[in-house]
Amino acid sequence: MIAPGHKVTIVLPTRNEGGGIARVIEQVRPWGDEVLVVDGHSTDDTRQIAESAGARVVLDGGRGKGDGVRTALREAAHPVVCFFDADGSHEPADIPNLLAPLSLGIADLVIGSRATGGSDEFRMDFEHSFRQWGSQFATWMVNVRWRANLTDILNGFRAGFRDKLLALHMNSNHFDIEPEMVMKALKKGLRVVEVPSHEYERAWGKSKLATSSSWRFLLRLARDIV
Ligand SMILES: Nc1nc2c(ncn2[C@@H]2O[C@H](COP(=O)(O)OP(=O)(O)OP(=O)(O)O)[C@@H](O)[C@H]2O)c(=O)[nH]1
Ligand SMILES: [Mg+2]
Repeated sequence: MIAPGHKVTIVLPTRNEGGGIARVIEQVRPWGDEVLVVDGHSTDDTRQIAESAGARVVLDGGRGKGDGVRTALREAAHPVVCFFDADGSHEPADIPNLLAPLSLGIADLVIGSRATGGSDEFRMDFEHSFRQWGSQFATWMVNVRWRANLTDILNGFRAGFRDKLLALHMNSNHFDIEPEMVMKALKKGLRVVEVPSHEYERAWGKSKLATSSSWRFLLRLARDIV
């Protein structure tokens, strides 16, 4: 799908996304050779719907999204993996833009940037401003530490080579897997590239990212930057 010998697994991490998972599977299918749903023990009918829609479904260890990402890297059938949130917040037509730098051989990890692609989630209430500020702070710290020029290290919409990501030996169980992946990739000298990607508001269901868990991101920054 991406370049000769480089087939693509599209990973949809899910926890209670029954409201729209079938639609997301249909939207991403044209861009990958396998659609892998990694489910965090949903209590709704996400797994049944995903299987009926033709995706391969595996369960993560039940510890959080980071666990889901690591499970997906172990389970993916193909050498390129593209992570795509299952809540309708990403643009499927952006997938080929994320895959292009990999197939051109100019990147090892490609992240969709909401800073350059825009986000409908940008709102001025406390919770969204806090998340926005935290994301910018984390990105700034990483740029200073590794002399990088990134704009959005927290977006879950990203693609990379499975073996190179497995070799990072990530251990985050929660949403701090996103900055951990970027920091460990930069530390190892992998080429991390961004492409603009627009973020829509979650189209159904509830957010699983609690603002109260921000301490995990701080701890992760402290651990991997120092
Ligand atoms: N496998 C797995 N996936 C999860 C887990 N928790 C969340 N997810 C999925 O990870 C993706 C991102 O989670 P969200 O809750 O949308 O987090 P977010 O995008 O920061 O929050 P919103 O802005 O409210 O959408 C979604 O597709 C979730 O269903 C988990 O424990 N395991
Ligand atoms: Mg979301």
